[in-house]
Formats: sequence, structure tokens, C-alpha cells
Amino acid sequence: MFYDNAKFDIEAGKGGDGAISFRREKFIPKGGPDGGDGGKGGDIYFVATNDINILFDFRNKNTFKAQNGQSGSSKDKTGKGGDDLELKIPVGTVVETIDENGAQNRREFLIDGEKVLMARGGNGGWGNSHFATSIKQTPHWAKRGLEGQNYHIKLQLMLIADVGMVGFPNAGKSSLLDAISNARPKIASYEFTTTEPLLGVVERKNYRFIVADIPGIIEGAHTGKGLGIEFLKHISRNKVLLYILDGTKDNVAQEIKMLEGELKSFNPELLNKNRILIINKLDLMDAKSVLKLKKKLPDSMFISTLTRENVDNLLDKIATLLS
Ligand SMILES: Nc1nc2c(ncn2[C@@H]2O[C@H](COP(=O)(O)OP(=O)(O)OP(=O)(O)O)[C@@H](O)[C@H]2O)c(=O)[nH]1
Ligand SMILES: [Mg+2]
Repeated sequence: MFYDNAKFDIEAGKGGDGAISFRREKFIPKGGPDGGDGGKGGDIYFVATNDINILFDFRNKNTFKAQNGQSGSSKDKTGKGGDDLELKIPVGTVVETIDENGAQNRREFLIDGEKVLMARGGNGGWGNSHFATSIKQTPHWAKRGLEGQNYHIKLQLMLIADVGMVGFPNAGKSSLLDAISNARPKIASYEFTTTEPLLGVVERKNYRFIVADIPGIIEGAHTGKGLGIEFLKHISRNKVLLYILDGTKDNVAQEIKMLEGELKSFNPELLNKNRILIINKLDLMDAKSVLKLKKKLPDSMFISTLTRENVDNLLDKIATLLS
């Protein structure tokens, strides 16, 4: 299994201070106290959503703060409360909170829209108008606002890929993952270089998704040939499948049939998924064979992971299928 992790602090807003103020009106030289209360500090909530599937927003920030409450003012005016902060986390995230004393708490967010108060903002302090008594009619003190709650947070999310890659060994699956994502898989010119599934996160300006690279599949994989087809379970939940083919081979169309056959014997539903046929190693192909293959496989995409030709177009296409 693959996990995404994030670590940061949250700090709810501090309450605003109470005000010290006295009524100043014409003909009332010694007015009573009218200092208003401070506003409450903003709370911090976590909201689970299906709209995101990685802990991206937490990567480059150490502390998330809600707004402080404003101080009270004269004429018994209460300070404005601080704005709450809502942090979106993917459904499935396990949240661990650790308070100042080291006490820990764990909770898993499982429902889309689930909203939980994680850190409460501090209450505002009372203004001096609360403190007048018959003996002390002009109190020169008020209360300060209270600190908001703060916690260390650890998030953990099991990653599920949006996109899976299948193909024969040596077709360039890992090379493609390397070219488009943050993952750095092993790449080599022999078969079965990849022996374990690997995930990578693709990040572009307008989209983000997770791609799974799995070991190559050969004819008869369903009977255990090569590394077998057990790894196909890692792409069973993916929304889009990329069929990666080596364009320098002269039996590409046949390879597609074989791949389909192996996928089908593992789980026929794999054939119902959105798929993109990718002919890789375009840089090694001559114009004639490109033309020939294009005629044969009109809905395929020709790319080179080496020169990156067409790779960005491919990503755009994947993003469209996912959106
Ligand atoms: N010229 C050229 N070579 C490529 C291209 N893509 C991959 N290769 C080469 O093809 C070989 C296999 O690449 P990999 O990415 O390891 O292939 P794979 O599909 O992950 O292979 P397995 O893990 O064994 O299933 C390597 O030597 C790569 O450098 C390409 O677009 N052009
Ligand atoms: Mg590989």
C-alpha cells in the first residue's frame, strides 16, 4: 500500500481583548465604564471531501491559523469575531492530533462533507463595563482574550491511483511514470525491471492525479507466466488505463489483443474502463511505420518518453477523462 503523509500545526484564533473605556458625553464629566468585550477567535475545522485525493495543500506550510478576534471598543462595542478556517482533507484521511501535553487522538474521516471542529478559538476578554461595582465605579481593567487551542497534526492517507499503466515488459511504462510524475522508478533495457507496483503523483497547473506503474505483463500471465497478473489488482480501482506499447515492435496490434486477453481473464470489468492506447518510442520509429500504425489504430497516441514528444498532450487527455 502507498501512503501520503503530512505534518503541520493548527492554531485557532486568539480571543480579542476587552476594552477599557469610559463614557464621555457632554455634561457627564465622569461617565461609567463602557469598554466592550473582545470578539471570539476563529475556529479550525477539517472537512472531508471527495474532490481531492492527495494531501497536496499541506505540503509546503507548517502552520495553519484561524483569524484572531478583534478587541472590544468604547460604547460597549464587542470586537468582531475572527473568521473560522476550514481545511479540506480527502475522504479516507486518518488524522492524528497531539496537544501540548503530548496527549494523542486519532480519527478517520470517512464521509464526504464530514465537518469536525479541530481547534476552538479563544473567547474574547470582558471589557471594563463588566467590572463596575457600587464600590469601584470606574474600573481601569479589562480581561485579555484567551489563546485559541493549538495542536500538532499528522495526516495519513492511503493513496488510490486514478490511472493505471499496463503493457508488455520494456515498453516504457516506468519511463513514462518518470517523465510525468514525482516518482523515480527503476528503468532499464531488460524485461521485468519493475517487480513491484509504484505510484507517482502528476501535478500540473490545472490538474493533479495519481498514476500506478505495475510490472509488465506477457502472454500467459494469467497462468502465472512472467510475474503473473496478480498486480492487476492494483489497477482494479483506477478510472483510466493506459496501454503502453513499444512502437518499434512489429506486432503492436497483436500485443493489444494479448493484453486485453490477460486483463479479461483477471477481471472482465477491466475492459470497460476508459483506456488510452499509447504507442511509445516514437523517436525510434520511421515516418512510414508511424503512418501505417496510425491507420491501423486510429485512436492511439504516439509519444516518446525520451524526447517528451506528445507527453503533455497525453496528460491533458488523461485529465479530461478524469474530470
Ligand atoms: N528511445 C526510447 N527509449 C525508450 C523510450 N521509453 C523507454 N525507453 C527505453 O526502454 C527501456 C525500457 O523502459 P522501462 O521504462 O524500464 O520499461 P517498462 O515498461 O517499465 O519495463 P518493465 O518494468 O520491465 O515492465 C529502457 O531502456 C528505456 O530507456 C522512448 O520513448 N524512446
Ligand atoms: Mg518498469
